[in-house]
Amino acid sequence: MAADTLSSLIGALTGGSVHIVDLTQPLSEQTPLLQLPEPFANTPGLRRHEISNFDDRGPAWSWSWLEIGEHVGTHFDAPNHWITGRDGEDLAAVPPHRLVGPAVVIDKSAEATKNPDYLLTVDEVKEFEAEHGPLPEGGWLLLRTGWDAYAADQAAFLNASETGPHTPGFDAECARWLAHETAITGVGVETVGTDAGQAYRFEPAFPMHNFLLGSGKYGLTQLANLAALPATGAVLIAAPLKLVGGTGSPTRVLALAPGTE
Ligand code: 23J
Ligand code: MN
Repeated sequence: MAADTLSSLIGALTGGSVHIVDLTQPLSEQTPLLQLPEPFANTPGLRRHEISNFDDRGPAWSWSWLEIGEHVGTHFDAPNHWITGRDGEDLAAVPPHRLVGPAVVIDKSAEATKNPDYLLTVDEVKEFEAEHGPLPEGGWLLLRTGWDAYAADQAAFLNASETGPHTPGFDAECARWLAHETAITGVGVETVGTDAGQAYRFEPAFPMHNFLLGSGKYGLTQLANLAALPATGAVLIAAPLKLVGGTGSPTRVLALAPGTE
């Protein structure tokens, strides 16, 4: 039975009725970085240090070592990233079955284009559920906002003014409800973090981090290509580093989605 399922999946991948969507932004020295307000410390981005480049240090090989924050680019937030989840899982403790699961996409790109401070509410998630069925148990809620279009431009991506960053997200009640009253594995967004730009002012501050990670759920950020996914029916695969004690890591995120065939 399982062998049949896998063999029909292989057939679907070969035949094009299922295709692989890369939900990952390119990672480089130009990848936009979160900017927390004073007095908080900020993360460094990617730096590459050459070990050898087909030269005296290694005539037939090129390689480098990396310097990078855990929370840079398309990345995974583990429960131990936040004080509410400090005794929860680190990256190495995340069970692999939780890294593969169904994904639903709530598309609020029109709303977020009109209002960069747009926040998803519980009522809007319930409207989505009325149309598409309940949020998937053991799966991901992905919020499409169109913010992936700005991911190559730090200023546009953070959209900061004197009043701080203005990027869309979830209101505090929605964060609490998703964490405590749904069976999802986690939430994925196109923005620099799972919390809205103004969420440092919310009560509690950074409610997505506070509630989601505090309840043992996960975050995925800076996703790409959500527009290529159906509202329901995709399968998401997230592959963060199995970093012992890690609170987050740059992650390759892929989806299996209906193809054109
Ligand atoms: C630390 C403090 C606040 C935030 C974040 C990190 C992130 O967005 C993150 O990457 O986890 S909002
Ligand atoms: Mn993070």
